[in-house]
Amino acid sequence: MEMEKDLLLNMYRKMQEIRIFETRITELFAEGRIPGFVHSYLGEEAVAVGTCSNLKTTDYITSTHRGHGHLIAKGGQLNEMMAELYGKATGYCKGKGGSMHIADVDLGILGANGIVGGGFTIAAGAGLASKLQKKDDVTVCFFGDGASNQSTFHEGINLASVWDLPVVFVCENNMYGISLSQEKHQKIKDVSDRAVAYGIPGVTVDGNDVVAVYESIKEAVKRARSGEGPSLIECKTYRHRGHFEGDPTNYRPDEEVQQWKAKEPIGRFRKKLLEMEICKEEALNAIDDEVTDQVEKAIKFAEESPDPAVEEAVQDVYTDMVEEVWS
Ligand SMILES: Cc1ncc(C[n+]2csc(CCOP(=O)(O)OP(=O)(O)O)c2C)c(N)n1
Ligand SMILES: [Mg+2]
Repeated sequence: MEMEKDLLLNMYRKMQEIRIFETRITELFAEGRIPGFVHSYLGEEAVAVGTCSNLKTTDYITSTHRGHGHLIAKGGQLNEMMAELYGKATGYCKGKGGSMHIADVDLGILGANGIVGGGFTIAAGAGLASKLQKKDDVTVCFFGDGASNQSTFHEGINLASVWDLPVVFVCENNMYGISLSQEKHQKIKDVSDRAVAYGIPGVTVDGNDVVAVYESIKEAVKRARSGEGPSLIECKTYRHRGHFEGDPTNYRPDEEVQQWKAKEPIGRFRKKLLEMEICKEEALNAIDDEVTDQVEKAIKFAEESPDPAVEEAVQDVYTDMVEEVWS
């Protein structure tokens, strides 16, 4: 592992930010303090962090319904994210979007998305914009194994490939689309096999190994930035929680869940950092404490923030009928 110490420790910190943020979200949701729907990213942290550690602020990402990890990895602020999940006026979408609509264009976050497969064509569009503007920005499109069966998968990747657009398509294959296992929703084992149909590189990596993800995305980003076109990287991973918070999750065998939990990304990476003598255990514990504190502050920020004003309901809405509806 010939990577710089700072980069490695930053990847550890980012994964813990996601882990601790998401763990608290599951608790707060169960307590009824967070409204709406929540799809937890717990267990998949290495994919977002290994990927986004290759990106600069002006690069773009498109996210999914399971987006908190992507947003944090791309630089999303915990206070604004937490406030949005609480539906508060200080949130990223002024409390009107919630978990599945968080965006921050200044950070290149083109949005979480409740539409499965909604990101492919947005990513191709962002890639086309960068190419036409002669910018060297890259767009990463995160999507799930289930989304790889949507028609937009074909449309987005085909256009990106035929026009050599600077896009990296990152499949988070967590082996399930809701309760349907991958073997029941597609005949192939590796989603990356589908890259052949578009004449682009297709690679499968261990999505619970943050360094492996980082290295393979690095190649794909380099290729995209230098004008050679898109790649399809499949990261095999597993979600620790149900599809959504509240899902009884009675469709996954216990042994399968246990096997994957034994391979979870943060414990593995922590062990590796210590074995390689990158740092002492105290340094990692200090990061854990700092992140815990940061998350608790975000919760306090959200809880103390005001609800959106009633008039806000008709602001930022694309219709000229607002006055009529409002009166
Ligand atoms: C167009 C569309 N069809 C169906 C749904 C309902 N739905 C929400 S999540 C999901 C499964 C997505 O599976 P996958 O892409 O593997 O993502 P994961 O939840 O595993 O991260 C479905 C079918 C939706 N939100 N949008
Ligand atoms: Mg899935």
